[in-house]
Amino acid sequence: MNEPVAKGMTEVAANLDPYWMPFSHNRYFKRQPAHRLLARAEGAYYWTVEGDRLFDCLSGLWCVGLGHAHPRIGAALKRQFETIDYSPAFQMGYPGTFRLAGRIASMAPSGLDHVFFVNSGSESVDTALKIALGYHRMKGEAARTRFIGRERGYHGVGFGGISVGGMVANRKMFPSAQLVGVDHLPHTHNPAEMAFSRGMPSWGAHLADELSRLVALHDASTIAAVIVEPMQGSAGVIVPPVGYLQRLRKICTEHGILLVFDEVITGFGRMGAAFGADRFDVVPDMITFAKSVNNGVVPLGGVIVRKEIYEAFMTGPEHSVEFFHGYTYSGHPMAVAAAHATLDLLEEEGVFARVRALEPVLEDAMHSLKGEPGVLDIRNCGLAAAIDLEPIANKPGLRAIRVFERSLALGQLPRFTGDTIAVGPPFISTEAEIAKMADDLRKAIRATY
Ligand code: PXG
Ligand code: PLP
Repeated sequence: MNEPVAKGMTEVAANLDPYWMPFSHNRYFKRQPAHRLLARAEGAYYWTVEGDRLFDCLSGLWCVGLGHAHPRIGAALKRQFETIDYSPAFQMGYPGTFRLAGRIASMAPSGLDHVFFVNSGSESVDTALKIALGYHRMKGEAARTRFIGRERGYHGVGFGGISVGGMVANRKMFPSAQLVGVDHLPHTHNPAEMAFSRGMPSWGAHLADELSRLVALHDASTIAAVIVEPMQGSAGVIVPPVGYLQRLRKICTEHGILLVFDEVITGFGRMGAAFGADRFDVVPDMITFAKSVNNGVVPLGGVIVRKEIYEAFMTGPEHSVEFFHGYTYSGHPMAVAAAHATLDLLEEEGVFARVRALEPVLEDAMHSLKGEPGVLDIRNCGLAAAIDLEPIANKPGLRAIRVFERSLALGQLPRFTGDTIAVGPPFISTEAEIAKMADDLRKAIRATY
């Protein structure tokens, strides 16, 4: 099982160049790929081509909560392939996809009951933005074209997603290609008020009132939707202040503005509930999802919308297409099969309850790193946590790279962005694995000072 895959290493290392890696330091990686090429995965672990075992601290990229190579998912995929591997997405249907929409609608907060399928989180966001524009137009409010996102938000990499997103690095290269009429709420991370908060910070609900200011500035009649992650994941687990999402909901409702929760990370278990909407007790008008819906095994995403939104489109002659949007792989049977198997497992194995039980274990383990050298802040919610590290002078990002490399040597695969380390361990993690992960991070942090 732990046999080095040295042959694979030689084959691949000889020719790393043609692959342009996404969101990666290509030159640095290709110069020193040792221990960073993954050959195999099972359960909560990867094995590198050299044969080292790594704990999957971020569940892949927040998507493989049930662990790798789950036999139930594998069997479902094999059966699906042998039955119907692909079915045209437009003007034809595969019954399993309809059934999946029903299952997802029944898990969603009440009132959200129609599902549009896509293949990624980025596509789910761009789809939700289009639905918002179309909805208002169909309702005779075509002037509602403005979107409001949030600073430090991540909504994928489509042109819509980078426009409403709030990550400067993802935006600055493409200023001319962003949607016009987008504004941003302030982010809610203020270390002076909330450093080392456990779970939801008590400070910050008032920041939602910035939405009222934007409404006063632009007039509600020009605003289509507000989009936020209930918990900001990519920015480093920025947890909503108590009462904040409720205030956003109230202001949106008062002004006929659609509220979209981007639940690509928070959906399907990470928050110890089906959705962040349940965890934080706020019902949006649309939910975007991807990742954990099918354990990341085949790309799949979607948008769940309220009945009124779906019905606003269902006008005009019955033989005409109501929404000119969709993807070749929308509702792909293989992705759908993986989702059915995943939802079966989430239900049968009581995964949400397990996540809730592990949450305090992760919280205690991660907050035990307070006081370690250069640890500026630690945050957590559900099975997600992040640590902000003090940057090395004039070399932003290098501290986290050093901690990351040290972690790999210790058998941990965490995530780093900027000088933040994030973890979102698999739902199947044991308490001992979570404790070891935190201890190894402690060693890695100490080693870089
Ligand atoms: N919305 C949210 C809230 C996300 O977290 C996307 C949209 C885009 O999804 P796709 O499937 O197009 O990548 C995401 C994705 C990280 C990390 O390290 C986060 C994401 C992707 C990769 C890495 O935090 N989030
Ligand atoms: N580009 C071309 C030339 C196409 O024909 C298509 C789909 O038919 C697309 C892009 C869109 O691809 P997808 O439906 O996989 O998003």
